[in-house]
Amino acid sequence: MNDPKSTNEKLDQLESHKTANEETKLTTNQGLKISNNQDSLKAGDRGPTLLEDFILREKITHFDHERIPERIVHARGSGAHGVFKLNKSLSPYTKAKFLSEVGKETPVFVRFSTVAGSKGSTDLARDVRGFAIKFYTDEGNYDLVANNMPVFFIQDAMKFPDLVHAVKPEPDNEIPQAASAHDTFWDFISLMPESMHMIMWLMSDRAIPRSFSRMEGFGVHSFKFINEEGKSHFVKFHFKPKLGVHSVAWDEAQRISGVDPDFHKRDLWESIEKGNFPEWDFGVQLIPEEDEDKFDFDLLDPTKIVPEEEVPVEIVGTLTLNRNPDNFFAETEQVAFHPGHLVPGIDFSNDPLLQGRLFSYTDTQLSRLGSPNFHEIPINRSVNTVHNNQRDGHMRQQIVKGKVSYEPNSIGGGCPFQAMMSEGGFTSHEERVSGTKIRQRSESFVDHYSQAKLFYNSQSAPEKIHLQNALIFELSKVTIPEIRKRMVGQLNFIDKNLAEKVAAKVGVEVTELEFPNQSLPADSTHVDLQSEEREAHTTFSGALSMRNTVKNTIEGRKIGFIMADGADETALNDLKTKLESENAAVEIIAPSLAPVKTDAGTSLTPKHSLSSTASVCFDALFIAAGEKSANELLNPENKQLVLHFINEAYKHCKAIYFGEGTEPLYLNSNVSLKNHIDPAIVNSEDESPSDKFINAIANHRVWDLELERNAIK
Ligand code: HDD
Repeated sequence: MNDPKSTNEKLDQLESHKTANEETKLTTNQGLKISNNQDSLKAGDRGPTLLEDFILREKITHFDHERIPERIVHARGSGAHGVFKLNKSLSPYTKAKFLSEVGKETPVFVRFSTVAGSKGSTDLARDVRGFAIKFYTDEGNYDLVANNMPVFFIQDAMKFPDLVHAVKPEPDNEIPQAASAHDTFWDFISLMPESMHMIMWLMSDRAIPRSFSRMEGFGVHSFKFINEEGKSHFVKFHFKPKLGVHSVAWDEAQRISGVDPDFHKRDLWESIEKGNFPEWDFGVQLIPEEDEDKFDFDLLDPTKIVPEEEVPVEIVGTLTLNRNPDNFFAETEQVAFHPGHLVPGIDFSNDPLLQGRLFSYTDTQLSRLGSPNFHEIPINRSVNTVHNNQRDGHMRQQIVKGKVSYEPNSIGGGCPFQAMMSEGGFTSHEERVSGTKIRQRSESFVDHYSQAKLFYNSQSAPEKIHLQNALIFELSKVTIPEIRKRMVGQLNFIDKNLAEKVAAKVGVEVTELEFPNQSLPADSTHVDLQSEEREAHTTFSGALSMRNTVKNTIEGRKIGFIMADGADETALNDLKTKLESENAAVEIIAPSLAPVKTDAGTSLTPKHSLSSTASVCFDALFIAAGEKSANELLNPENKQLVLHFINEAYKHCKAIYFGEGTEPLYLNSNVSLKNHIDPAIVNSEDESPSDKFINAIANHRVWDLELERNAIK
C-alpha cells in the first residue's frame, strides 16, 4: 500500500484496484489463460465429467460462494462517491481538520438504504432511510451513520433487537416483506410510548421520499465537538437537500413498487450520470456543554430533536455526490460503516442508544464480511496507511515487513510509535463520570408525547391528512383488535382528533389508556406522563414541515412528454429545451416503442410506451400539442391507457400541461379546467404557459387541492 499524502489519493487508491475486462483473454484465478469456456472436461463427448476439471471446479466453487450475508438491517442500499467541502470553519468548536480548514475537500462515500426490507426489496417501502457517510479524512476515516429522520424509535440499545424483530417479516411465515403494516410491529410500538415521536415521522410522507437527493440527513444523537483547548460542545448534524425535501403520495409509492422497484436507485444513478449531482448543505446545531440542562428534554435522549427555533442550524459545508460506483458489490455492498470510526475533535455523548451502537457495528461487519480485515477492502481503506501490530486473519491483504508485531519493542526501533496529541493522536474527551451501577432509564427521558405533538402540530393540513391515512392503512392491516385499540389510545395522547379519525376507520373506540411506565422501576410513582409541566415549551416548528422546504427549481425532475404521430415539433422542442436548460429530464412516452413522426416529419424514438411505464414515474406531464397526435391518443387502442395516465397524475396533484389541440383529452379525463383555478393545470391559452408549467413543477405538488381533485367529476 502506498502512503497517500492527500485525500485525493483515495481516488487513486480505488483506481489501483480496478480492472476492466476489455481486450484481455479469459483466465483462471491463478492467471492461466482459458481456451474453452463452453464445455467441461469429459471422458468422451458424451461421457461423465472428470473430477480433474480444475477450471470447472474453480468456476463453480466461486459461484457457489458469491453471496455474503445481507445486512441485518439496512440491507437494501444504493451508494455514490462524492466530496465534502467546508465553507466555514468550525475550529472554535472542533479540532477535526476536515471541519477546520475552509475550502478543504474531503472525499466521501455515501450509502442510502431502507431499514426493514431484504436486499432485493422495493425502494418505495414506508420506512426510515439510512444516510451513511464515510469521510476519508487525512486523519483517518470518519463515519456519520445517519438517517433521514432526526429521532429514533427507542432510547436504549437494549431494545434494538426487539424493535427489529417486531418490524421484520413475522417469524412463522416470513410475511410481510419490507413493510411495517403488520401485527408484530404495531404490537411492539403500541407498548412502547417512547416510539411515538418517531412514529409521527414514520407515518409522515418523509417515509416515502421522492428521491434520495430530496431527503434530509440527521446524525440523530447529540455528539460532542472538542476544540484545541479541550472545550466541548454538544453537536447535532444536519444535511439539507439543495432541491428541498419532497415525497411521493402513498398511493404512488405502492404503484412505483410494481412499475419500478428500483426507482430511488435509478434516480440516483441517472442524476449522477447526467451531471445533475445531488447536493446537500451541511449544518450543525451547537450547544455549549454547560447549557446541557437548559432544555426541557434530555440532550442524550435520541427520541428528541433540538428545535431549530431554539438552536438554529448553522450551515458550514456542502456534500456533493458526483460519481457512481464502478461495482455495486465491491463498493456499495462491502462498505462497512461504524459510528465508532472517529477523528480527533469529535467524540460520543452518553446517549445509551449510541453507546450500544458502538459495539454492534464491528460485530455485524465480522459476521457479514467474515473477517477482522474488513478495513482492508478498498472501499473501507483509510487514505492513511495503517500501521499497527495487528496481523494475520482471514484474507489479510497488507504485507508488513520485518520481525516485529508487538509494542514496546527494540528490534523494530520501537516502531510504530504512539502519536502525541499534538501529532494528531486521538484522545477521548475527559469527562468526570460517577454513578451507581444501575439498569435504569433516566427520569429525564420520560416525556414521550410533547415532541410527537410538536411534530404533528407543525405539519400543514395536507401533511396531517397523509399522516392520518398512513396510520389508517397500517393499522387496518393489524389483525388483532386489541393492538389497534392500544395504538389509538397512544395517538390520543398526541392528538385527540387524530385518534378519533383513525379509530373510526380501524373499527375501534378511543379509550383512555393508563400506561405502565416501562422506563422507571416498578415502585416509582412520581412521574405523570400527562403532566402539564412536562409539555415542551415549543409547540410549533416550521422546520418540521416539508412544505417549508420547497425550492424554486425543477432540477432533477422527470417530465413525461406524451405524444403520437403528428405532434407539433416546434412546441415540443421549445418546451424540451426550456426544461432541459433548467436541468430537468424529458422522456417521450408514445403508444408503442416504434418511432413517432412529428408534424414536421422528424422521427423520434420514445423511451417508454403507454403500457411500459406509468404516471407515477414522472413529476409532471406534457400532453404534446397537435390535433392529430391528440386524436391518435384517443383512438380505442390508446384511450384507456392515456386517460389512466392523465387521471393518475391528476390524482397525485402533479403539473399537467395540455398543449394546443389537446382539449378532447382533458375533456375526456377527470381534469377540469373550467370549474376551478388549478395552479398546476396548464393549457395553451394560459399566459406564458411554459413558465406556469415550470413554476408548478418547482412547487412539487398542489397538495392543497388534493381533496378537490380527488372528488372525481
Ligand atoms: Fe444502525 C446499520 C443508522 C441504531 C445496529 N444503521 C445501519 C445503517 C444506518 C444505520 C444508516 C446502514 C449503514 C450502511 O449503509 O451500511 N442505526 C442507524 C441510526 C440509529 C441506529 C441513525 C439510531 C440513531 N443501529 C442502531 C442501534 C443498533 C444498530 C441501536 C444496535 C444496537 N445498524 C446496526 C447494525 C447495522 C446497522 C446491525 C446493520 C448493518 C451494519 O450495521 O453495518 O450493526
